[in-house]
Amino acid sequence: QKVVLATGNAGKVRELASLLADFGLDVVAQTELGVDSAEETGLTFIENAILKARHAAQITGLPAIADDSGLAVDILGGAPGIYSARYAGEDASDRQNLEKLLVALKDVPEGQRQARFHCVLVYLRHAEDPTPLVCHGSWAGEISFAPSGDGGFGYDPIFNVPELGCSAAQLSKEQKIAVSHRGKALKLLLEAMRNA
Ligand code: ITT
Repeated sequence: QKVVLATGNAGKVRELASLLADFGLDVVAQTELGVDSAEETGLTFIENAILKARHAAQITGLPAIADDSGLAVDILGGAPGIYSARYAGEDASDRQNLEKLLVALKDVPEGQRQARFHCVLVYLRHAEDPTPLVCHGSWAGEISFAPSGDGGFGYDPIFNVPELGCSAAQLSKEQKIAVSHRGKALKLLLEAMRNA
């Protein structure tokens, strides 16, 4: 079964593509098919994930899987949340977003730096699928005072995982997906696809 992975984020492709392939899907990244980024006008991870999958399904005529994700920081009332990729501006780099978050939290002491990653994965059989499969996973951690590690992507270098005593960027791809928001959402999605 050929499926388009509706993301332009290479970090997400790296974490998802091989596991979707192991499940038996013939996964093609949207960039390989010339699909541009959809406009993310939703107010929830769920809405934006559906918008992205629908956009890719519409253009390619293929079933689509999309990932909308982000980091919610407790003391910032859940920001940057759905705006995580654009926190430091429309075309901000991962590094700029992460630096902005460190500045926003510079006076926040240890113990008050709790945050949670969220990931919503959706599967649309076709662009007008009225019953998309929608799965959510989250991952609790704390924002550190400085980056460490060079794995992963996005906010991983400043996301400390208390149980593991390291940052998300210090985990291998396999270690991260075993415990992450994306890994949890993916497990649920594959279960739902198996039962669908
Ligand atoms: P697509 O929309 O093309 O998939 P994007 O990067 O714009 O790519 P999102 O709108 O879902 O994706 O934004 C997610 C942002 O949240 C992402 O850019 C990261 O900064 C952050 N993020 C999500 N998952 C993460 C993870 O596992 N580790 C670190 N940061 C993550």
